[in-house]
Amino acid sequence: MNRSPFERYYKNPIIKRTDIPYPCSSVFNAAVCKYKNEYIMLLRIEDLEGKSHLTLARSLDGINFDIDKKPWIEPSGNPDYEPYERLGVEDPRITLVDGTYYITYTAFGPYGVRIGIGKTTNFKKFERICLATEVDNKDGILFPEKIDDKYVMVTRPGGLGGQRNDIWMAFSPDLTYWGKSRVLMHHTSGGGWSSGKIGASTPPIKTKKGWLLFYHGVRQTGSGRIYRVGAMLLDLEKPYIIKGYSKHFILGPEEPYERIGDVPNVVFPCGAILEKDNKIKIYYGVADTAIAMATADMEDIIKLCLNSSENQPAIA
Ligand code: M1P
Repeated sequence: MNRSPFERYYKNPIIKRTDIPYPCSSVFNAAVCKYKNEYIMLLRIEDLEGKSHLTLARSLDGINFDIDKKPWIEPSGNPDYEPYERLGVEDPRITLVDGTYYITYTAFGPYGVRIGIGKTTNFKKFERICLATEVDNKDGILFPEKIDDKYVMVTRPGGLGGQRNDIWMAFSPDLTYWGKSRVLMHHTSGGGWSSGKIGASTPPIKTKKGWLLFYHGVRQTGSGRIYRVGAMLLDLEKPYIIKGYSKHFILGPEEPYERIGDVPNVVFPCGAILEKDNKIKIYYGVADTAIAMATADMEDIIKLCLNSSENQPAIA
């Protein structure tokens, strides 16, 4: 019996290392958005030294992507950023806010991980805005609208020394200064499947019932970690209120390409597109080795969120 509302694309994975037009170690965890009549994908590519950069790819159908021949965003040489990005830029997300595409990414350096924010209007010129947090913080994703005149971002602080982690939310008047931070969801909320840690996965999608946010949850097992995906629905006006969330994971490693790779048993979405027919395409890294795509009906996921739990407290 199918335990997931998602249907995997039959020719997954849609992008593999051998599709990249220059030598690299692996490709995974890609952001996706629509720009003009194209799907834009921002791939995390790990080079042969083990350092990640971000490369653009374009597609008319959301499946077949033309991948650029060179990186678009590399670790910065600017002294304000260089010490914090020296080991790579990772796990991008793209959010369209008021006509500008904001790119959040994990800046990885010798001090740890920080959330970087930059912007583009044309996917040619990329401009960094700031490193929005101190270490140790990642999985930063912006909401597509300001709420109460503030930018809203989900974050994932913590993690040093194998610490368990939760999803937080922060607010900013200008994308640079962030505050009023609060916990959105505790890692034990989802039950055993996410008991190791959780982090937001894809930019929130606005629906009539609330903001739909996919997140990843990690279970620590005797033979390593398993990364799976859950969904939560947030109040439209008070996004720090969880209206409901899937009590069980809704996508988990099952296929060989999700089970076997550099890091086994990982499904890690960074992009989701809501299509006109209310189907959601989710793009996810598999086993830190390739990129896959799956589709689900938005209403099915909303039902899973609202039927299994209502008005859950943010902290279990
Ligand atoms: O290897 C699995 C994932 O591990 C990290 O994610 P997190 O810090 O949320 O556990 C990241 O390196 C991610 O890119 C990777 O897919």
